[in-house]
Amino acid sequence: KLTTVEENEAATARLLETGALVGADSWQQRVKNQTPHCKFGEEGACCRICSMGPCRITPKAPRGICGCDVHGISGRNFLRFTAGGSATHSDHGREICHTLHTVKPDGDYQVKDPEKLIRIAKEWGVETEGKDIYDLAHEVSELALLEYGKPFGVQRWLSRAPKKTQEIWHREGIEPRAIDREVSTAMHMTHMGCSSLPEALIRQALRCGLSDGWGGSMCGTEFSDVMFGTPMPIDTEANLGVMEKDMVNIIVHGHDPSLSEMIVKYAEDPEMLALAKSVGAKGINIAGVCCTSNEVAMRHGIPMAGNFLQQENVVLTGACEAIVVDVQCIFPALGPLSKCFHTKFITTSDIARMPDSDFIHFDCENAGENAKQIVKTAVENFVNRKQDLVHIPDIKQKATVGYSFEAIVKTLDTVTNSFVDVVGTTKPLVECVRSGVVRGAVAMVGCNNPKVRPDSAHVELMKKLLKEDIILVVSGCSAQAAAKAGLMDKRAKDLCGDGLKRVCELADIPPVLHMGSCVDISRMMILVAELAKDSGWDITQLPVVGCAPEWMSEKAVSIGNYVVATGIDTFLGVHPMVKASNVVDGLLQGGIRDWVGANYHVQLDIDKLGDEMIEAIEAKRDALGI
Ligand code: BF8
Ligand code: SF4
Repeated sequence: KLTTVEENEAATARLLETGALVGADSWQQRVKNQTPHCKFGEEGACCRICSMGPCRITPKAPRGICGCDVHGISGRNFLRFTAGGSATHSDHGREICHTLHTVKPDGDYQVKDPEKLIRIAKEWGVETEGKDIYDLAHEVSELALLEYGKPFGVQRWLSRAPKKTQEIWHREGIEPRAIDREVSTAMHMTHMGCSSLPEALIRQALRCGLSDGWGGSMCGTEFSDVMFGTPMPIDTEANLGVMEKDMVNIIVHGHDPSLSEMIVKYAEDPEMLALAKSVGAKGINIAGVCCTSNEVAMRHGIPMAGNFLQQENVVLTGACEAIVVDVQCIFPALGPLSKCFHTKFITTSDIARMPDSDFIHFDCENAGENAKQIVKTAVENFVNRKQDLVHIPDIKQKATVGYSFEAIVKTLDTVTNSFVDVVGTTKPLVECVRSGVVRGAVAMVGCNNPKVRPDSAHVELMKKLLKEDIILVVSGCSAQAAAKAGLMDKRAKDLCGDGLKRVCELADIPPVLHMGSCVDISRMMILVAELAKDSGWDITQLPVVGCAPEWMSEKAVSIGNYVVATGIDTFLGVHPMVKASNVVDGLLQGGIRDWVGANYHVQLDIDKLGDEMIEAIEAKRDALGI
């Protein structure tokens, strides 16, 4: 039985009652305070990039003081938004490269997937023969770090894309150069008195996005796998019911697995367990929120407490000893909220400093020591729990997660004999698609956004698509929405059409495959690249679309841009902030198709959004004659 959105909402309502008792603020209340939003901002008609302004474009004032029109302004806004996302993902990737530089055979960080490291080294032309694996890790991490600022050439990972795709990027002048350079160029182009030509701004937005997905994010994913292991299918549970009444609950929230891996490790430390017992707890329970949750669920089966708009709920249970965060998607609201409870809000990164938090600096050089201190702080806080405020909603679902690209190929190998006689490729999947047993795939990604009823768009769309024999690959908060609903339980196969159901049975998979965090959308890029190579079709021809029905962050726009620029039509349930300019909106929703063979589609009616995706997939099939 699926958990419905209504059941989640009822659980939230009950938690908000506790919140009211202790005088806590909530995002639900703040949304009311912020509504209606400023229309100029929402539609991209406000420019704040120089102090002659801010300038707002209206029929009476069609140009800013410098003379920029609404198309230039909203194009610049869109590019800056993209740059924010690209920088954020890529900097996460850089941190991972730095962590890789510290690996030691007896250190906190080790090489857990040497095969993958060797594969990458060979791909990059690094001599591997007779080399110590740790020396190789250091060498590759240095090369990766140089990708961020190299003076010449294009990014190394681009060579993973099909030749045709690489040619399109080259032809259109959107091949990303050094990772950081595309962000800098974006900031430069959007400085007062630089670009105001929409075409140029959107082209750079695509390039800056590509620099994330085929650059910084790919570093993040690949080197996380090298250090922490490449995810393989593993069982876990999802939703607030994973918190334990009698245990110390530590919630890890944010994005960088360098931190969460260490918290998971030190929560198993005998000394910490003994400490937990000594304060009257039965043990230490770690659960996750947001992408950090995806990282540790995929590699260790750590349960997922919830996604983006559920982060306040974990504190509202009254049973959270510590919420430990690193970077991105962390509500500053957690500071004051945690003060209403016994919860320690522990910030750890210089990148994300917040008021009302306990700052315990975490760095990869002293990871073990820092992690131990964090776990200890949480455990010692158990005695401060106010029992009369504790309420853990009794909802959770089983989920099978961990479908990295490698895991998908391995799963396909097990069913290979039924379809084709080669192993280690995506060909069995291609055959499923060619025969129509599976009609196509949707990559469902991204956030929650109060502008959409939380989780409802993700879950309703998934259910609709599964019925049509469309398989889902998911990541980020979309993945958690699916897991909380029960769509990653293998029994969810019963929601599928006959074809997809048979595939799920044969391959022993859930119909919604968890591919990881948002940074891991790079895994999806590798998957489509390999599908294209194995099928002989171009990426633009594949019956595959992307969808972010509840997106909110700059990162989501950067992702959207690289997905579209890779040739995959992308469907959005929230309008990008460009509506004021029919030129920019027109480029995004149509014009860029002439460049990269795909574009955005915005549809706020979620049911229609689903229909449009199904139509798009069937149209691709028709064009292929399958
Ligand atoms: O990077 S899906 S709310 S958690 S931005 Fe954030 Fe959006 Fe969640 Fe991860 Ni992605
Ligand atoms: Fe106004 Fe032009 Fe300055 Fe923007 S750059 S704030 S439109 S004067």
